[in-house]
Amino acid sequence: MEHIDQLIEAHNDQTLPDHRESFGYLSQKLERRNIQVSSLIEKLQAFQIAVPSWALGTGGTRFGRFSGGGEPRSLEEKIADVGLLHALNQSAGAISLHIPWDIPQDVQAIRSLAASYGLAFDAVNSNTFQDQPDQKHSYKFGSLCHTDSKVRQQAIDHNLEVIKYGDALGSKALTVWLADGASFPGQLNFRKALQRTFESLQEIYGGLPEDWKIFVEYKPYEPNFYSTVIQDWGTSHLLASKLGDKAFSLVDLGHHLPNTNIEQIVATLMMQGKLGGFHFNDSKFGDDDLTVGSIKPYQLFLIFNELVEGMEDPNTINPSPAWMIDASHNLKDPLEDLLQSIEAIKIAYAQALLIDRAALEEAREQNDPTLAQEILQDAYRTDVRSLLAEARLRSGGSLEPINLYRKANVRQQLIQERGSKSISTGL
Ligand code: RM4
Ligand code: MN
Ligand code: MN
Repeated sequence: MEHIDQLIEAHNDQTLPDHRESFGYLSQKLERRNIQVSSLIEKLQAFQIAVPSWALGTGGTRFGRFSGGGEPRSLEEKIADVGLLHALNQSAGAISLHIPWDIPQDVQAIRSLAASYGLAFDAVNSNTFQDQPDQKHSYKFGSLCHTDSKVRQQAIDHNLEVIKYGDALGSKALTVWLADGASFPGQLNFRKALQRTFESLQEIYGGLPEDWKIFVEYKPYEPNFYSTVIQDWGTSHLLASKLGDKAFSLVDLGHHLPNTNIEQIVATLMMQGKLGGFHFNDSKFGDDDLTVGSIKPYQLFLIFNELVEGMEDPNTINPSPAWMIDASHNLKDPLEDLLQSIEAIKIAYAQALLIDRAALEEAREQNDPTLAQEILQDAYRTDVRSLLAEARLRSGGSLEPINLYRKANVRQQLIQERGSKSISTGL
């Protein structure tokens, strides 16, 4: 998409009158409430979300995969796709690589390609949940928790290698998600498995460069269905605390049992200074990996309420978390899906920024749940889309990214370039 900037400009010219009207209305309303619109917009402009390299193709389920065509065939093409997203919404300024799905061959070339689109490399992800063709030992019965030290060593070495790739690209964090666990009662000694996992993680931790972090992800089930070694935030927090200052928990929205109060987990982890990163997606049942905000937008808003509370607290001890999307499903055009995801995340963020925190605290002090709910929902029910559009406009992005993406026939062009059968690496 060589002419993307011109396309954006021309399309913005057409859609500007409508935008001006809705933005004018909202900003006047907010100014009347003494909310500084310009500082809101600056926060929205600064908020960048990393796209995982595995979300650029159509995801599969265990029943099949239906490629929509034009999927990226290489890391270079994946970077080009994220570059396009970033040009459109000015909010996808980073990419999160999965190794070995996306091993950079020529690191310097990849680095400068990403830089040419204004992209940085966020956390790198290791993969010890699948066996690779040239691999000596199998992860069938676990990786970092395995009973056999040779398997554990292989998994440790893989993570150390991922750190090397990430370091060369300018990443500053490693995310570890383990499939380790058991599908049958009695299969695994829980205490030994957790102890072995901790010791393996210690080895990996020892290989982190000075200014790096390690994110420990948790998940209650799947692919193991009886137990998972790092099953919940408590276990992740325990490991991160024992490992040291560079270790943090990572919250993936899909990795909770139904009705778990995720916003409370966020608050607790931030209180401890241990919330390292986020994986955004949405779900009805479990790790569905649907578009964030498509099923439970109110939950997303409540999570952002806690995030903003934590981030805006001048005494916070939590470093700024890494924001990453972790979604991929088999129906939508992946690029449209990612545009929707980023929009949904930023809507929730903007709404959370609108909450009248002083009034909310006062309602809490007065034990007034009715008023507290009114205050929260007043922010939640504000249509902030024109604020986001204005932030995009000021950063050089598109007022209506999905609309323009469709008008410009991007997918058809990608199919022409890459073919209708191209399938990108991922699940
Ligand atoms: C897992 C987990 C990881 C992701 C893999 C592909 O369920 O969410 O973060 O990298 O899927
Ligand atoms: Mn995840
Ligand atoms: Mn997941």
